[in-house]
Amino acid sequence: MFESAVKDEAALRAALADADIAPMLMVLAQLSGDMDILDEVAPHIHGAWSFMEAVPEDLKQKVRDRLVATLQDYAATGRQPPIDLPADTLQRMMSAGVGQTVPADYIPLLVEETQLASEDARAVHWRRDGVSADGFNTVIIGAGFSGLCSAIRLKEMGIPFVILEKNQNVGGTWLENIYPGCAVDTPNHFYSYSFNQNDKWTRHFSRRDEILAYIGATADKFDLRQHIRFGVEVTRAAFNDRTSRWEVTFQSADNEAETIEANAVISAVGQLNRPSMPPIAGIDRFQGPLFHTARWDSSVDLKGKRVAIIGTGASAMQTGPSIAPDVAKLLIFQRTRHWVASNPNYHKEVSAGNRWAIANIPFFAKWMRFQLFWAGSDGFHASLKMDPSWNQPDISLNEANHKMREMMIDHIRNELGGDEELLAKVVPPYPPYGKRMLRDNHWYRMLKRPNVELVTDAIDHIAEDSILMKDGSAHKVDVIIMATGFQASKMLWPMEIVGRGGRTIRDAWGDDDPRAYLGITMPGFPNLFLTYGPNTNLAHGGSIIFHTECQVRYIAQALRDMIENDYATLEVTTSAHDDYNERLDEVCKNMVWAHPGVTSWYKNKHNRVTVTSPWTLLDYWKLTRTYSPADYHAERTEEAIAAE
Ligand code: N01
Repeated sequence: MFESAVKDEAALRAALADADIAPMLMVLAQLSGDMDILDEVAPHIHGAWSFMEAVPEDLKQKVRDRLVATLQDYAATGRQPPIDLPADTLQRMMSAGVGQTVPADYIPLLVEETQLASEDARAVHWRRDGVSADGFNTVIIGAGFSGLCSAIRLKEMGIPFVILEKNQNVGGTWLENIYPGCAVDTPNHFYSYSFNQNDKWTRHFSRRDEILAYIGATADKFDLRQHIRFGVEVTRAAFNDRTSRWEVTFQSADNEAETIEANAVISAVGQLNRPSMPPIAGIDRFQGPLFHTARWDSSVDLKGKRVAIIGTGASAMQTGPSIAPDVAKLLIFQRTRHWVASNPNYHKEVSAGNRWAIANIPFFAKWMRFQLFWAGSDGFHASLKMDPSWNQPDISLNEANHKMREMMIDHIRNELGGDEELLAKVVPPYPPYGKRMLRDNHWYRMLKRPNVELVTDAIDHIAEDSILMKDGSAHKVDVIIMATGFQASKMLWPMEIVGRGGRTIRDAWGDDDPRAYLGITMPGFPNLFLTYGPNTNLAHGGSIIFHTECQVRYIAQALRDMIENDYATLEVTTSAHDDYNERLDEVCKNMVWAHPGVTSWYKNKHNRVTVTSPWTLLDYWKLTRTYSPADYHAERTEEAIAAE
């Protein structure tokens, strides 16, 4: 385990000279038990991001020297490293590593997320020997991050499944989005499966191709492709009351409809996959290329063209600065303003020393994951609650939220070089975090380019070669890029999902009012499980893959209950579902997403927050950690009843 770290001392020392100090310190504390050095360094660490430390060089060198000696000692003696550290030791280490107190109730979650004590802490195991899942067929819809995660768990448990995937490859959103600059804005050493950590990320926030390659490599590693039918789009799934099975209908590439039966269905279709094309008058009259960011037309050469981007969300944030240098003119049509935060690591490559340490030093990657989890997890959650006594309720929620606002304005002002006129056009009038937070991809620098213009008037209509504004002005353009987002609230659409008694999901949810217990199960739809369902999007921090892993563990436990007990159906009770949603709505009401000054796709047309989770990561982890049979109504199979 320690050989590769110590076989070349010069390489080890070179890597340590360049690698981040906090994970290094934590490896040292874990392996040596030396808490004094931890206490010595801790006061110089002021936050979880790697750039938030000011550890003096001589102290860093002390850590490096001790770590070299410790690793060499482990390699020489063959000692086993301690992995079951007491909770109070872990808390002390973690708190030192991020420069703030990590509350005790986070420790089990963090041990699990980092895989510190086990290589797959979220795996679900049978409760007794000899259970066979043969004949229990499961359909997973979608081969993106959630679908593959579901498949991996089911495969481990020996539960038969097939994945139906409309595309010709795995990857979901990361396959479909190919717009220039497409990248993740959650750090990759955390935005990746906990059970399949990648020691090769080249960037802290990787580009689309690298993420897609990781997803593909995961599918290969777990040998999942043989279970996937590519190029088939599920159009309908109907629960048969008589057989207690789902009949899943899909359209194959040659347009043939086929139906297969399943005991259970797991939807892993995501929330952000059906582009939203706004009904702007005249949109069909435009004579040039017009396409959505998620349906990027690579055949269109933007060089030297007058290009319009409609929308200023996360997709525009990445597309705009990526194409601005090439086009003759870039016109950005901003309807409402978005908050944008900067992160010094956003454009950085992972340094050679960090990459070496991640690949060769045991536990380094785990502690780095911990650090990143902490950096972007629940830290801001409390500050996203409206304080009824706050005296500036239109623009912020409370003191912490207001500070955040001021910090971001400082950043924007700085980037705009003091251009107060432009500043006034881009600073949102509502509190930070109200809409999805964006990471600055040199957006403001782009706005300062001579060939870029920010248009803030309202669009009236589109004509053959131009976009016409309500104030009567017109902008001639060659190409229009719709960065207008997705139909997030219309979940599961356009699939027709038919539950008990022929009641459809649209009967239950209407067009845009989805609800589910824990975002996973709905009464009237037995044996149907959702990943990334209602109110599971993350808007305060975290990684959606963490949420997926929580959901998939829960679903795997529910399937285990069905199989071990010969249940034909498992259906969440109406009371569990309704109580949960009442609680959820109550919490949402006071969170920033429901702020009256905010319009966003987090809410439906009745102003109800349908997409975003109001819980902390810790809350949701606790809620989903253990599936509770008491929340479900189960019916046994006829065979099981007959055998009694
Ligand atoms: O879409 P959006 P997105 N006229 O809905 C505007 C994920 N993602 O594709 O705010 C004029 O956020 C609309 O204006 P307004 C991520 O979860 C992640 O950018 O509604 N404008 C808004 O500005 C993200 O949140 C990454 O007033 C119109 C924009 O279009 C989600 O996908 C990268 C309009 C839509 O913004 C969606 O992001 C990309 C109209 N009629 C995406 N209609 C990562 O970094 C809409 N707009 C991981």
